[in-house]
Amino acid sequence: MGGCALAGAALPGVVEDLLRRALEGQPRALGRLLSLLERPGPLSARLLERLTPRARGSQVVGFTGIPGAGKSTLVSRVIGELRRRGYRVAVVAIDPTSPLSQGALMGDRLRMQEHSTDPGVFIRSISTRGLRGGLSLAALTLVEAFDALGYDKIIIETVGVGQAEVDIMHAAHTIVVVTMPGAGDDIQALKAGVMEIGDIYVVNKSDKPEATKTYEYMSFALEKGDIGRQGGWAPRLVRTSAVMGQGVRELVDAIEEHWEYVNRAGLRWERVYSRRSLLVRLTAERLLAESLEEIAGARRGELLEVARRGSGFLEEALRLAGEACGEVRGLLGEGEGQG
Ligand SMILES: Nc1nc2c(ncn2[C@@H]2O[C@H](COP(=O)(O)OP(=O)(O)OP(=O)(O)O)[C@@H](O)[C@H]2O)c(=O)[nH]1
Ligand SMILES: [Mg+2]
Repeated sequence: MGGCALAGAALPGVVEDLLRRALEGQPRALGRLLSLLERPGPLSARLLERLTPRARGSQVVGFTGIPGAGKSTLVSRVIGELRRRGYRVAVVAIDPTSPLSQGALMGDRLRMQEHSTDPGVFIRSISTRGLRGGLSLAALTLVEAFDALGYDKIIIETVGVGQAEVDIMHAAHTIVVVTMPGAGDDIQALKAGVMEIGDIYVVNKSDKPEATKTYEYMSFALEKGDIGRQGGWAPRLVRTSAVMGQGVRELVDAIEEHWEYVNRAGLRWERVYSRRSLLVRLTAERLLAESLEEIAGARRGELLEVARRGSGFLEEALRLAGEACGEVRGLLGEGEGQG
């Protein structure tokens, strides 16, 4: 982002125009605005600050769980039910980073396609960003934008394995963990990760005969307190069949009840602020990572020398880190100068 002012600068006229049209609800302008926001940098940060005064602290619902559990199919059903209840819905679908699930992005689009002509629904898919933390940053930025753009419910779909997913889940008001029958071993695996963060658990694919066993297992695990986010809310367990459209109303009821709880417990804005704090932290990491990459490139010779010698690792690392910090400080000064 070198050379660009980071603070205090006004938006270019074309962007100002785009922002105005997006706020009027023009879908094409909204799409282009989101593309600008997704690209980390000064422009995205400036734009975001124009949007935050409009934020309403809308409910952010994270859907996570094992690959193939039926999250996208279920989310599509949930969108339908939320629409029937009069809500405007935005979705951030995160493409799994695993090379095994290539094409998942297309899959998500297809599964939610039934809503593509509904002006009250906006679905945005994002995939892996080059630098670490990039995915979380893009997702959190989109959530912030949708909150300001008047969406009542914002859904994030992730696979729930990596750090990015955990970050994002911490930014949600309500976390729905989706599992499916015959996923016994996966439940064990998930326990270490997202299984303990759910407010609502879903056994999807209940049209399958093995579903009863999974439901009983989950119900037992919840009772024992093995899974579920701790606090003033007793985690719920819901049985659904996304393909048959069963249990969707109950799931949306649970999502609504949890929202009532969040408001009652005074957690609504607290979660918004913690998600924004994370956004700022990730932006800082991003700035440092970019500077570091640049500096490591420029010091390739010295790095190689240290590598050959097999010593002086820490000294070289400290030098790199110090120079990267210096660069970032330079950017800040530049921005302040623009006042
Ligand atoms: N029998 C049955 N199949 C389902 C149900 N829900 C989804 N499926 C099927 O399960 C497969 C995976 O569904 P997705 O909605 O893509 O699952 P996902 O969890 O979003 O998958 P990833 O995003 O790749 O992790 C598809 O073939 C769906 O048709 C259900 O309730 N019952
Ligand atoms: Mg999916």
